[in-house]
Amino acid sequence: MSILNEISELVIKGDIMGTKAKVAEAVDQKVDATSILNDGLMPGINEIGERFAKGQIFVPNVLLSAKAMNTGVEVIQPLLAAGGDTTIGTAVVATVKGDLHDIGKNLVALMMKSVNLKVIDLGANVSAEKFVEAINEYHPDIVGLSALLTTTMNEQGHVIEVLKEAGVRDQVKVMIGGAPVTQGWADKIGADAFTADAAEASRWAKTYCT
Ligand code: B1M
Repeated sequence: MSILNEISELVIKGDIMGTKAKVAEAVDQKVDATSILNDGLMPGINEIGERFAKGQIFVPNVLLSAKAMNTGVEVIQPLLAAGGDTTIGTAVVATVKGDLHDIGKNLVALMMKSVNLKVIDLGANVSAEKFVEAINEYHPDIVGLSALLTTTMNEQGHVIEVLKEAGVRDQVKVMIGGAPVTQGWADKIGADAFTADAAEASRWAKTYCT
């Protein structure tokens, strides 16, 4: 079994320390960090999603695998985020209220840092009012809203409405993303951009800020 397959298996097992050690071993072997992410960690968490959808595993299993994934990402974070010294802009990112999924949002933050954006990560389960406060405090160029549930996608639209009511909508570009989110949804709620993954999010942000 290749080391990338071993990483996937460890994420599937929810083996937090094992994942951390195996990712470190892959880094020592000079396996490319992007490959560790896309071909090792991601297939593991995606498999967990499929097993969960089929009712083969339950939330505690998913939580352990999510922790394993996050721990693996932490190991490769310095390699993925190795940008230069000049900040090209600022982004505020968070997962919207009612939604605890933060792995994708963390990757978006990481990849944005890698193209030299200053990233203010507000975390998960973040209310619309917190976004308004963050805009007033940090004056970002971009506000990124992540949602992983079909129910919390609606909150992305609500955040945009609250930004309008607070008079700050025109100060920022709003980017949305997350597994159930589409360009059609972005158009419907009046977001400025939909991006499908963290790499695309960072490319869009870089193009906009430079
Ligand atoms: Co949950 N969960 N979960 N979960 N979970 C999903 C999303 C689900 C699809 C699983 C399934 O049924 N197959 C399903 C949603 C169904 C739906 O709404 N249609 C689901 C469910 C139902 C639930 C609960 C309701 C389960 C329950 O309690 N009965 C519950 C809800 C809790 C809540 O949020 N209120 C729940 C809980 C959890 C855990 C807490 C156990 C855990 C999250 C832990 C954590 O994040 N710290 C969890 C996990 C891990 C998942 C799956 C398995 C994996 C999600 C993930 O991290 N993927 C997921 C199944 C799946 O997606 N395959 C599932 C990897 C990540 C890198 O991908 O987040 O899509 P993703 O991010 C991508 C892109 O979407 C994009 O970039 C990333 C890749 O580069 N992207 C953006 C994301 N945000 C972006 C923002 C952008 C741009 C791009 O711009 C700002």
